[in-house]
Amino acid sequence: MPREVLGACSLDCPDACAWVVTVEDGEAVKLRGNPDHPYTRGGLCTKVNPYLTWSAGEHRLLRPLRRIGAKGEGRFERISWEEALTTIARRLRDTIDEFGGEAIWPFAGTGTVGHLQGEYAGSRLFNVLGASDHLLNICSLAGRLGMELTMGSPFGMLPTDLSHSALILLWGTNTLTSNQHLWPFVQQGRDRGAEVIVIDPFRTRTAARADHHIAPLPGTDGALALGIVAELVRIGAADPTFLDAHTLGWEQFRDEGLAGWDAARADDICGLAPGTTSWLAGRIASHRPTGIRTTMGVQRHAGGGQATRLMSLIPAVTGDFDRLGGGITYSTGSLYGLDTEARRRVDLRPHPVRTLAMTRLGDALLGDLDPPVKVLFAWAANPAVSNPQTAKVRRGLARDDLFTVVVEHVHTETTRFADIVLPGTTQIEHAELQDSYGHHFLQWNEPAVAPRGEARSHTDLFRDLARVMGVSDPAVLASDEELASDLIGGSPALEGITLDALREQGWVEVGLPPGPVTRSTGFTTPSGRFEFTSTRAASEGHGLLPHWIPPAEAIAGEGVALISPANQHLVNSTFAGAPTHIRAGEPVLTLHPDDAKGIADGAKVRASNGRGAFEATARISRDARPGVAHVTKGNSAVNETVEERDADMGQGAVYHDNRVLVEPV
Ligand SMILES: Nc1nc2c(c(=O)[nH]1)N[C@H]1C(S)=C(S)[C@@H](COP(=O)(O)OP(=O)(O)OC[C@H]3O[C@@H](n4cnc5c(=O)[nH]c(N)nc54)[C@H](O)[C@@H]3O)O[C@H]1N2
Ligand SMILES: Nc1nc2c(c(=O)[nH]1)N[C@H]1C(S)=C(S)[C@@H](COP(=O)(O)OP(=O)(O)OC[C@H]3O[C@@H](n4cnc5c(=O)[nH]c(N)nc54)[C@H](O)[C@@H]3O)O[C@H]1N2
Ligand SMILES: [Mo]
Repeated sequence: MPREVLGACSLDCPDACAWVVTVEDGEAVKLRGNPDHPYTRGGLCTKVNPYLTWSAGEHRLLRPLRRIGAKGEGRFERISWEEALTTIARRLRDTIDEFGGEAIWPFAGTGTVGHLQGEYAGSRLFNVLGASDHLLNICSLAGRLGMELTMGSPFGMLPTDLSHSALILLWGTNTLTSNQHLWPFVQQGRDRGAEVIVIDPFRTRTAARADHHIAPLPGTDGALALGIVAELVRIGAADPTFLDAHTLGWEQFRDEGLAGWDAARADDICGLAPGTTSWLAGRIASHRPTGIRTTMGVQRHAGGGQATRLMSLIPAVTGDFDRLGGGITYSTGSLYGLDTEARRRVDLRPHPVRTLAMTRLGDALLGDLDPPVKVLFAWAANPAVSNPQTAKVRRGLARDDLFTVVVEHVHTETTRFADIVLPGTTQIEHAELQDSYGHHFLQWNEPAVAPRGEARSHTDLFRDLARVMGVSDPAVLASDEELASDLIGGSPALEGITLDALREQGWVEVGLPPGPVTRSTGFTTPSGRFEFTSTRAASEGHGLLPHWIPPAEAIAGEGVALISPANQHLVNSTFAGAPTHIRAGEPVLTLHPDDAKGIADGAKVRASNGRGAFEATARISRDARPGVAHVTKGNSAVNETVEERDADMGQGAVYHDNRVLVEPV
């Protein structure tokens, strides 16, 4: 008899889709979206529809491997789990004895982002060992921190409430590609008369479906926000009642922060036709409420944190934060209140430890850290492709004295450098507790089938490694269910919800009073108000007032700016090159006709800068704006050219703040 098992996708998308796996004779035979789920509503996506074939594929790693060739060569031999674990355990112990625990770097990627198998899978064991702390800043941290300064969290409104907006701004987000289950809510808003404006340097699939597309230069969103706010004030669209009741520091910001800003200056900086910013401000003033959806595109820049901080000012000035369908939203992650501290157990550390930033892997491996990094233990990460400045990363990974373990589903550019490769389970083979940064449903993923081959879940693997190392602390050996209960237990938003109930239904809705942010979470800043002035920001070096920080490379210099956002058919480098995912295609670099300079459509080109180069096929199209080229991440080697450099907040990565020369090959 076929059996239906409820689960959830754990890839790093805002959608975190609920799914149903049909199992027959111990085999997963069908995968579909869970039709009962209020957000996913029965649909998955082009990336995950073939997940069962991917999971069953020939290319899966099914046994532990030991390197026999040189680093980077990719030659391995099979070994047993016992041998793999004893080898790793010995190396960890020797490293701790000689260099101390901080010479170990537990390097979690975003290949799977649930709370059991993801970032914190190894936390308890590595904390007991006194390993360095891992800062997972590669993706979204700068933007989150920016909004925390004004709103207290990056929440600001429920994305699904865009169905109640009169004007929908999709700002630095490619909804139809990286957040597709939100689109029906945008459509619903439209059906009720809402207008949709996309703000994106590139004419994406989403921009093509909008009522209007505004294409600013990358990294100028903060300037655009300042121009909009200045214009809103000029035309009398600021809402004194809201500003008085719910905000802090408005007058100081208006008098000092807006000094010198107007719509024309924003047009000029953003590379927009004169009149664009005042037109947009006019739309916002006349369409109440305006709902702004933004995600990570705007914050992969030198000033990424200030960008979201500035964008969040708009609904505070108009008072739209107080209207259903008004506000700005970046992430819903804060709504769950999951007790990640109880999951991580930092208190298990024998001594304080340093923090190593994921985005600066090359620098850390090649620099003169004390102690040096001697063991890199990576899971669900492909830094040799997805990190910035990959040539540098590879040089670091090639260090002979570095011991590297990689837990993977398939061979990647990164496994080539591993000393030991371990086979990880796929999402249909392990348990997971899954939240989302795009909706507010908590999900349980029940294992549907037994692990293939000798694959092990991350939680099993770290428990097994602990036993081999003689670590017997019950916290480290806790079961998946205990870990999940620790996460759920302390959350007020999940009060009364048991793991059993969650398992039964597959998902639960987070308890949240309905309505705009002022009536649901409120602003969770120190003052409890929306903070135009932030003493916390001042003390952390981000200025009392929000301000624009220009991009380091995107608006001036030789060649063209290059942005490298999401590919429709991959999630970062996950699935890249797999026979199931060939629709991702070969890398295509799109250039505006003004930038083609003799390069023909379809020609092979080389994009390069002082850091490196990659090849792609040129596409000459007005989908690109003048001065800004576009290629997708995941299926290209674009990160040869991106610099290992920090954004203003959280050391965020600066993928879209890049510049290259494009030449025919
Ligand atoms: N299909 C697919 N879906 C994905 C992913 C994937 O690789 N493929 N990745 C997942 C992950 S890990 C994440 S973090 C999210 C990322 O998804 P998004 O948050 O959407 O981030 P990006 O794809 O980097 O950029 C979004 C849009 O911002 C635009 N953009 C770039 N720079 C700027 C700028 O300075 N200003 C403005 N206004 N726009 C700019 C880009 O052209 C792009 O269309 O998506 C997730 N979903
Ligand atoms: N140029 C450019 N580069 C970017 C970005 C960009 O916008 N532009 N975006 C950045 C962003 S947002 C992110 S989040 C990072 C992502 O960078 P990474 O975190 O390195 O993510 P991936 O490149 O997807 O690599 C994840 C690996 O995990 C493996 N994997 C998938 N599921 C599992 C699992 O369940 N268990 C195990 N053990 N392995 C698994 C996959 O096979 C894959 O090789 O990339 C960044 N890179
Ligand atoms: Mo990401």
